[in-house]
Amino acid sequence: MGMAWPRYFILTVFFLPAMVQAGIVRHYKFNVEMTNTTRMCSTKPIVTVNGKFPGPTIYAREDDTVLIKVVNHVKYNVSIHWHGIRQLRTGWADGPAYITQCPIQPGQSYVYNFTITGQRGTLLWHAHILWLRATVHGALVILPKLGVPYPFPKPQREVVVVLAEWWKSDTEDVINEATKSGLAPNVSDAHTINGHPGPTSSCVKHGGFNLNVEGGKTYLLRIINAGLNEELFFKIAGHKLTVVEVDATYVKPFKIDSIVIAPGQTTNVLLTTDQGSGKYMMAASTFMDAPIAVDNLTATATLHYTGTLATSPTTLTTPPPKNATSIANNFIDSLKALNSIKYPAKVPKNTVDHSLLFTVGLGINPCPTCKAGNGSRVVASINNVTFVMPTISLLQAHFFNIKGIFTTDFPGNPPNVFNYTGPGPTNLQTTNGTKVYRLSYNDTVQVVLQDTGIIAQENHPVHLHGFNFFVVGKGLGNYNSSKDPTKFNLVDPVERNTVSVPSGGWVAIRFQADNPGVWFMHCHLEVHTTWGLKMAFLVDNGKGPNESILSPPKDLPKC
Ligand SMILES: *[C@@H]1O[C@H](CO)[C@@H](O)[C@H](O)[C@H]1NC(C)=O
Ligand SMILES: *[C@@H]1O[C@H](CO)[C@@H](O)[C@H](O)[C@H]1NC(C)=O
Ligand SMILES: *[C@@H]1O[C@H](CO)[C@@H](O)[C@H](O)[C@H]1NC(C)=O
Ligand SMILES: *[C@@H]1O[C@H](CO)[C@@H](O)[C@H](O)[C@H]1NC(C)=O
Ligand SMILES: *[C@@H]1O[C@H](CO)[C@@H](O)[C@H](O)[C@H]1NC(C)=O
Ligand SMILES: *[C@@H]1O[C@H](CO)[C@@H](O)[C@H](O)[C@H]1NC(C)=O
Ligand SMILES: *[C@@H]1O[C@H](CO)[C@@H](O)[C@H](O)[C@H]1NC(C)=O
Ligand SMILES: *[C@@H]1O[C@H](CO)[C@@H](O)[C@H](O)[C@H]1NC(C)=O
Ligand SMILES: *[C@@H]1O[C@H](CO)[C@@H](O)[C@H](O)[C@H]1NC(C)=O
Ligand SMILES: *[C@@H]1O[C@H](CO)[C@@H](O)[C@H](O)[C@H]1NC(C)=O
Ligand SMILES: *[C@@H]1O[C@H](CO)[C@@H](O)[C@H](O)[C@H]1NC(C)=O
Ligand SMILES: *[C@@H]1O[C@H](CO)[C@@H](O)[C@H](O)[C@H]1NC(C)=O
Ligand SMILES: [Cu+2]
Repeated sequence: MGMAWPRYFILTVFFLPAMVQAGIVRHYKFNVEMTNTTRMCSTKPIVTVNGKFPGPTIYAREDDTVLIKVVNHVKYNVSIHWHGIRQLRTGWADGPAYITQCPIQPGQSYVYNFTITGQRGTLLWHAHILWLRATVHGALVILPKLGVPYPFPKPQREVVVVLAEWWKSDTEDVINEATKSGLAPNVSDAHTINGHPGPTSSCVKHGGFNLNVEGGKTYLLRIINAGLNEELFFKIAGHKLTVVEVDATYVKPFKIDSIVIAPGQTTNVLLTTDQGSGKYMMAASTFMDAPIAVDNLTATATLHYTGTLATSPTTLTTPPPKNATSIANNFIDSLKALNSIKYPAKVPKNTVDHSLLFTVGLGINPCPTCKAGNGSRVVASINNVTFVMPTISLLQAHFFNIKGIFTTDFPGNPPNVFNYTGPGPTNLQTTNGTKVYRLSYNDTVQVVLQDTGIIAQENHPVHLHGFNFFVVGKGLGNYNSSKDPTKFNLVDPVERNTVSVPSGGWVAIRFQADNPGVWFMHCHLEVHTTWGLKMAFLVDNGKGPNESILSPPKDLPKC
């Protein structure tokens, strides 16, 4: 032929990619400051971002770079985690104190700098040090790229719904008191919906959050559990919820009465206002199917159709009982990845390079000063290792090759085999350690998280930083490595960043270690994190050009 390619063809082939809209840079400023606030009819100072509870919502689009300057105006050390953001090669911006950074000390500031790649949906940000997360949290909304629609009907309006817990006392006093005694900390005094408990017996005059809607429309609710210690049911009187996304990954839509949402998880639902008019109660209440003390107050809010008189009665709803495991499972078992051509579920299917079994649960260690605990304290562990926080961050120790901060001998299997979900061994002690599990770049990892019955079986929502994982299997009792994998779903398992290990059972997750760095994995019940239910994966750099950790920013806090 010998003919030159027409100019438009060259343009299309070689220049179109550069013309696709790249992300923009979004700037935020977070002032961490004390703010007086009234919730349960009493005023108390709390730590907030920009004076708000819940804190400000961060909006960005897929491919955007987000720069958040965090300025610490309080007496506590502070760090902030962008929960669920992959942080590809930018572990310095992940946020957990002493894991990826030293804390931002009083009077200091730090600019978190990350680019959102391959993600869209609802996530959250929260403090990742002490118990500051109780009041230092907010929504992180990632819109699809400009011009890219949702894989569901476009909603009339989007509404962020942040669920949380409220203590009348200062939450640092609550955890310090527990650490001193060796016993469990006090449970919260109320739950909140967008910062408000709704009317309670101790504060009847508080009206609660009001969501005004028009009849005959569809709304997208971006629901977040930002609470510290309790999984929650959420429901709305007279309305079904159509679930379309969890943890910023699309799912096959399904309709349900009640969702369950663990701390650190998010759920997007479509709400169709098909009732014409009226006022309807929204309710958030605890899910706990173990004999453990919980806050049993239901937070309430109101769905208010326009044109409905303020004086007209509200249609009430009864939340599921706290031990309603079957209602929780009905929701959890309905979650399947959307797995469409545009959003395929890239489940690691073939060779698993690391097949790990991690027991998660409690233990008891000696504590001579713990008077209330009779010389003992409750602890928690993964594979019997109670994680001890280092004095400088693991990522800094790794990157700058500082020896003596951590060891790489985190056990891939329980050090002792026992009937995990049985009453447990007679010796309830654990081992202390700052141990990581080391992975090569892009290894395929399977982790079976196995609950133990030591002290009590309990549901643990486990969160992995730096990755999404696929939830390929789940069961009750002890995981059986010859029988259970045959039932794994490797086609359309839900993809998330936080998964509940069922009380007295196990859950199997898979991920591709394609993000170099040090990545925290821990129970997202803050009480269990404090007790030591945490560990980290160290992922080595790969050999390719974009497979290494970037250099740390100049303002990275020092210890
Ligand atoms: C909060 O209120 C208390 C008592 O009214 C007052 O002393 C304090 O200065 C206030 N703090 C802030 C941060 O506004
Ligand atoms: C943010 O990080 C990118 C590298 O990922 C760098 O090019 C950019 O200069 C950084 N921005 C700021 C304001 O530090
Ligand atoms: C925890 O609860 C106990 C019993 O109600 C109470 O005496 C104590 O003051 C509470 N602690 C805090 C820090 O609120
Ligand atoms: C809720 O908890 C409180 C305090 O633990 C207890 O006194 C009360 O009986 C509980 N209420 C219900 C309905 O279980
Ligand atoms: C839940 O608790 C209630 C009240 O304590 C009890 O009657 C019921 O049997 C429990 N249900 C389940 C499924 O354990
Ligand atoms: C401590 O010992 C006393 C006296 O034997 C007992 O009443 C109490 O329940 C014990 N406390 C704990 C937390 O074991
Ligand atoms: C384990 O670590 C904790 C601090 O996290 C410390 O208080 C305790 O004494 C340690 N126990 C042992 C046996 O080293
Ligand atoms: C493990 O303990 C549970 C609860 O006590 C019991 O039902 C089960 O039979 C035990 N399993 C084995 C293999 O001993
Ligand atoms: C955990 O470690 C402690 C201390 O080494 C040991 O005594 C205990 O038997 C171990 N428990 C289990 C379940 O492995
Ligand atoms: C990681 O491994 C998977 C599965 O083996 C492969 O499909 C993928 O291309 C690899 N990614 C990189 C960045 O090497
Ligand atoms: C695991 O399952 C296999 C196949 O069903 C069975 O033969 C074996 O006894 C089970 N192992 C345990 C420890 O229950
Ligand atoms: C804050 O962090 C620094 C660095 O790790 C540490 O030296 C200091 O003791 C911490 N301050 C408080 C109040 O914990
Ligand atoms: Cu837990």
